[in-house]
Amino acid sequence: MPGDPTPPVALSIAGSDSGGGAGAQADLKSFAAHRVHGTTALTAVTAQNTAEVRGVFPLPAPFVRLQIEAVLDDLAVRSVKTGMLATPDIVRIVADLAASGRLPHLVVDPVLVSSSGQALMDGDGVAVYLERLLPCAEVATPNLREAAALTNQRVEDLMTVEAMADAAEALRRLGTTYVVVKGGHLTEAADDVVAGPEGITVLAATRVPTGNDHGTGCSLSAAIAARLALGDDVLSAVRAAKAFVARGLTGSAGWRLGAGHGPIDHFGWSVRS
Ligand code: PXL
Repeated sequence: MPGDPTPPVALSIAGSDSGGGAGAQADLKSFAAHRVHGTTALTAVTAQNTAEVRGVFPLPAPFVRLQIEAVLDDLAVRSVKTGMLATPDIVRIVADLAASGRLPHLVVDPVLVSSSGQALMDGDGVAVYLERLLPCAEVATPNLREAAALTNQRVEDLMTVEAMADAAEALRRLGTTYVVVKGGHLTEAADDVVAGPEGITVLAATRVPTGNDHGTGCSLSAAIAARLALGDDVLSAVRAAKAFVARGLTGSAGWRLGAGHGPIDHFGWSVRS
């Protein structure tokens, strides 16, 4: 409609999922669902579908920087999320830009491995996240496996809210303002634990029974970035993003897109009016 306000802009630095369920594709849908204009800097192209990852082709780190700078030099980016960064060199490049203050409201989803078990980060990625990128993040959103890898623990030892809170606090000491440890994938409940300047907040949730859960982590961190671009404070953004993903999971539970793990319903298509 003429006269509608210009939407805010968010940037996703992430990999492409050819199946359309995760990665940059999930991020763009999550931004759009929030009426936020999405921009992207692709870090890698993956050949995958709902059932398997067949190949990962990382892009050269300087070309990732070129994409990020092309976006930042022209559009008024209000928030940034990172997903799969693919190589330690790309993590370093993103960390350098963040350290120089160019990535506002930075949400880091420290993607290390796909839910199907495929490695999505090469080499010493964990060390570079810990030393360089997480200290610059406003929000980090590790799942239980990533929280275990980043705090050098066994995932079996992270299955209680108390252990998740300790891991979140340990990661916060690196300099990240808010750490959200996501229980969804492995625990019976789908409780998330947030550590922030005001202490620990537990976001309780019931698990949505569905196999269509591909890209939930990508969608959550993108929805947090979208809410930050719209002006939310971090805790409100995380709560709203969690509700958004839960609605998406409920909406797509009956979908049959491919033989494996399908996407969530980002746009509320399954909601009857
Ligand atoms: O969900 C993690 C993830 C992120 N980015 C890309 C992916 C995946 C998982 O498969 O493919 C491109």
